[in-house]
Amino acid sequence: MDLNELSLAVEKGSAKKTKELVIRALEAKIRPELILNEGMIKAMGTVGTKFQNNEIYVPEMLLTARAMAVGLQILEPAMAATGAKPIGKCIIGTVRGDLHDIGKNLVKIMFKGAGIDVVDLGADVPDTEFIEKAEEIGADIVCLSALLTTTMPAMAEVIRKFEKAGVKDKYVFMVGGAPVSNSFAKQIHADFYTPDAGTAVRVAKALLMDRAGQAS
Ligand code: B1M
Repeated sequence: MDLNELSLAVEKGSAKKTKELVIRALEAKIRPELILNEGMIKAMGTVGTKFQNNEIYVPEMLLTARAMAVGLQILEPAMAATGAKPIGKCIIGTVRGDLHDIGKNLVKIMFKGAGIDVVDLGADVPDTEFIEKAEEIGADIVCLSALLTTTMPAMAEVIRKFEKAGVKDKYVFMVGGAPVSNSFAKQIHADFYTPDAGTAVRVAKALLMDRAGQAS
């Protein structure tokens, strides 16, 4: 099966075709990671470039996002956990003012797949909700996502609020999203910046295993 066909369906924002092609790709035993990267995420890059060049507008981007969400729903069970005992707890959300949630959802799916319990706060999350939920569930990791340069300061503000409340050291802070960088993460006192969901899950897993080792 040609994954370019899937990529085109996502790019065109056809949820029906996307669903059909993801099912077909899974039936053809193509690895979910390949379906995701080559068939779906690739399309988001193309759409982003077209938007930047004024070839398409927000309504088209919304259709693409919807097709992506439908495809992800089908893929999620194939990427889900093995049923092993959870190795840790995490909360995740896209920061205040930012509605982009596809990357955040991918991180969530991969964390779940690695046996990490995840509470998803959604997108456009008020700063204080991160503290409230982290304290409520006794999270190990707080993950923040931002896709807009204009919402990166909200990431800093969330961490500042944990510091002000005197609870920052209880959690590991991981940040990500296209405009975020390692130096920005350092600047805002986050513990880790990871460029993609695969790296994020590797880092989270390693540190949770490390903690478990130290505790025993
Ligand atoms: Co928007 N948008 N958008 N958009 N959008 C971008 C981000 C943009 C780069 C497009 C462009 O101009 N080329 C641009 C931002 C420019 C900037 O700030 N530098 C932009 C803009 C300008 C806007 C609006 C302002 C447009 C407008 O209204 N005029 C507006 C803002 C709305 C708001 O948020 N307040 C807007 C709106 C939208 C839609 C709602 C239409 C839609 C989002 C729908 C949704 O998410 N439900 C949308 C989309 C789809 C995009 C693009 C095309 C695709 C984003 C995406 O899903 N990428 C995007 C262009 C692009 O990215 N090329 C664009 C795929 C996704 C898998 O990647 O999210 O980067 P990403 O996640 C990766 C990593 O970054 C990382 O892992 C993920 C998987 O590997 N990661 C983490 C992400 N979060 C992490 C957290 C972690 C770790 C890793 O924690 C541990």
